[in-house]
Formats: sequence, structure tokens, C-alpha cells
Amino acid sequence: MRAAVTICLVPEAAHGPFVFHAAEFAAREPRTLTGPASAVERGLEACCRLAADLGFDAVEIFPAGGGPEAFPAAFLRDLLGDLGLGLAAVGTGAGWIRHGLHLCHADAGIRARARDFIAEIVDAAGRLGAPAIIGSMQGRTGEGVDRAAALDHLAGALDELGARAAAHGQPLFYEPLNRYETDLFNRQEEAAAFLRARLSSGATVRLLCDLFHMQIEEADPAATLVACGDLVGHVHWADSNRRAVGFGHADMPGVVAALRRIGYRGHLSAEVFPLPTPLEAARQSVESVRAHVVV
Ligand code: LER
Ligand code: MN
Repeated sequence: MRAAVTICLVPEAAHGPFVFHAAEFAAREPRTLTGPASAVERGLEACCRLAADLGFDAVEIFPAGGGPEAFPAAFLRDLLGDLGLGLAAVGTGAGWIRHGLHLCHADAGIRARARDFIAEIVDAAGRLGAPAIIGSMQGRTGEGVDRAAALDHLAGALDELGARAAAHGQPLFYEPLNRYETDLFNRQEEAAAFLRARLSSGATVRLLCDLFHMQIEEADPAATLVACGDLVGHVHWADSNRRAVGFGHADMPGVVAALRRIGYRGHLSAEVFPLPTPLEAARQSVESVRAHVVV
């Protein structure tokens, strides 16, 4: 299991649960003739350097989109190569936060734009050898979209985008969220049953198990991880209060024992609030991974 840390590139998510918000750090990288040109690149470089210095194995990026300005892929590939960091995953939630798009919207045109937005990120991430995440972009039921219709929309989108990710040799991560963020799937085992029943064999969709959401929704997060087994594709490493692991009261030895039992070999990616400061949250996150996980 490898330690990853989240870097947010989306100004509208400045108060979101990400350890590093690149805009805060962009000013720390001098603009040089040969160095990073844009504010996004400068912020990325500063945050990736911190991640490497602190001992993380990888970063998880939350970009404003999949296009070259929002997600400077060639720059990122060189930067990660120089720093010896991996790319754990790339989030797609900016489609919701910035544009109000989601996969279960009553308007077919908006659903299509949501798929296109995610597809661009699946491709950009896939070209860098990383998976994309569908979390907030799953949406929820609403007027004119009952549960059956919403789940049809979700299954169709996961099938299509999962096949797209598979073309890059990548899985697609689907993230159940707590009840305040979606009414589709709040619990991992229900999502696992849905994926097993509804997706075609071509789509390699795996669960993203965010330990913060699981502390709210699961009776026994460790037992849930064991029940989901090889469907567990990615983990958001967060404590009960969405602070760095160790700053809350979750039973992490039990969770880590469960991950070991199912042979999980992916990332433990710190998606937490930058509290009390980004650096302290980052340091606590990497130290907690090292303390709990004998690699
Ligand atoms: C949202 O609460 C979350 O956990 C993110 O990973 C979703 O994109
Ligand atoms: Mn999450």
C-alpha cells in the first residue's frame, strides 16, 4: 500500500477536503524562462515538491477539467518523473462544482455533457497511466428522475466510461458518498452488489472506499472492506472527522488489517481538510500511513 496526497487545482473547491490547494502554493514557485509557465503549473510544481519532500509515493489530482490548460499532462508527466512520484488518481468533481453537471440530471443534454467532461479526464489520466474517479459527478435522484431511472443513468455511464478507462488499461473508480452528498449509494456493499449485477464484464469499475464517508454510513468499516474484497480499487485515507488519520477517532488498525486481508495493494490517498495547516495535515497523513502499514 502506497501513500498518496490530494492536490486541488479548482478555485471553487478552495474549502474542500484536499490537503494541498495549489493556488495557495503557486506563488512559492518562481516563474522562470525554463520553469512552469502558468499558475496551474506553478501550483502543481510547488505541491508535488512538498509531497515528494514529505515522503509520499504519489499524488492524487483534482483538476478543473481534462483539457491542456486545466490539466497540463506533459508538464505533470515530466514533473512526476523528476520527483519520482506516481499519479494515484484524478478526480472529476469539478464538473459538478464548476458547471453543475452530473450523471443523473433530468436533462439529457446535461447528462451528456457530464459524461463528456468525465471522458476527457478519463483520457487525460489514462494517458498518464492513472485512473479517474466518479464521486460527486454521480449526482442524485431529483424531480423527474426516480431511483430506478437514476440507477439506469448511473449504470449506463459507468459502463461507457469504464470501457473508456479500460482502453487505457485503467480501472474507473466509483465512490459511494455519505447521505448528505448523494442518495444513490451511501454504503459500499450496496454499491458492490450494483456493480456486480449491472455492469458489463468489459468495464473494470472498482470501488473507491473513502474512510470518512464509511465512518458515517457503515456499521463496521473493516468488515465492509472484507466483504467488498477485490472490488476495492482505491482508498481515501481520512479519519472520522475528515482530518488526517490520527486526528480523529476511527479504528485504523482494524481497517488496515482488513485491507491486508483482501490483498489490497493500491494507494492510501489522504483526502482530508488541511487542518491545522496543509503541511501538518500532510505530515500526519504520511506518518500515519507509515505507522499503520508495514510495506
Ligand atoms: C466528496 O465528499 C469526496 O469524497 C470526493 O472524493 C468526491 O469527488
Ligand atoms: Mn473521497
